[in-house]
Amino acid sequence: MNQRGRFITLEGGEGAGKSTLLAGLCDHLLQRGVSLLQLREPGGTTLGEAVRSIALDPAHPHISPESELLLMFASRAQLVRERILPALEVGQWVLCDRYVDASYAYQGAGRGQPVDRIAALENWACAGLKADLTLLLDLPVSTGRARAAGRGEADRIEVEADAFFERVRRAYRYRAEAEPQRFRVIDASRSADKVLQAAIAATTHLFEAAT
Ligand code: Z5A
Repeated sequence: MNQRGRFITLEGGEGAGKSTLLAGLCDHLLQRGVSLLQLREPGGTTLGEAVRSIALDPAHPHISPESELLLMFASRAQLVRERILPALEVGQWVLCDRYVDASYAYQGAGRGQPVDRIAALENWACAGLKADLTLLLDLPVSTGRARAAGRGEADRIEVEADAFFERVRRAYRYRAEAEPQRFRVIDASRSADKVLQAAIAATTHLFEAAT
C-alpha cells in the first residue's frame, strides 16, 4: 500500500516569491524522487479556474466580501475533492500556491469577514484536510508590491491599498505564531536562492516522517 503523500502550502503577500519558490522546490523534490502535483488557489480544476477568472477580474469591482469568501471556498472544496485528496491517497506530494490560510488573511483580516464564519466554512468545505507544512514567505508590503509592479494590469485584489495588505501580513504572522508546528516563516527579502534553501531545510522532517 502507498504511504500517504505530503501536503505543502505556500502563503504570503503579493510578490512575496511563492511562484518562484514553488518552481525551485518542485525541482528539488523531483530530484529526490518525489512524485508530486503542483496546484494553485483559486484554481486547479475546471471549476476553480472559472472561479479564479471571475474572482480576480478587475471588471467585477462590486463582488461583495461575502461572495468573495464563498468563491474562494467553492474553488477550494472542488480542488480538495477532485485533485488533492486523490493525489495524497496514492502517495503523491501536493504543493499548493495558497490554501485556506489565504482566506483567513485576505477575506478575514483584509475584508473583515468574521473568523468564526471562515472556520465554519473550513470545517465544511475542506473535508478535514490540513497542510502538513505551510511555508509563509514574509516580506514588507512595499517590497512585495514593488516586485509585483512590473507585471502589467493589477487584478481585482491587487488594487487594494497598502493598509489592506498590512492587515493581510499581520494575519499571516499571527496564524504562524499560533501554529508553529505547521508553519515555517521564511524571510522572503533574501535572495531567491536563500529562500529556496530555507524552504528545502523546512521540508526535511516530512521525509523523516515518511520513513
Ligand atoms: N486569494 C484570496 O483573496 N483568498 C484566498 O483564499 C486565496 C487567494 C486562495 C491570487 O493571485 C489572489 O487571490 C491573491 C490572493 C487571493 N491576490 N492578491 N493580491 P495570484 O495567484 O495571481 O498572485 P499571488 O498569489 O498574490 O502571487 P504573486 O503576486 O503572483 O506573487 P508571488 O507568486 O508570490 O511572487 P513571484 O511571482 O514568484 O515573484 C514576483 C516577482 O519578484 C518576480 O519578478 C520574481 O522574479 C521576483 N522575485 C521572486 N523572489 C524574489 C527574491 N527572493 N528576491 C527578489 N526578487 C524576487
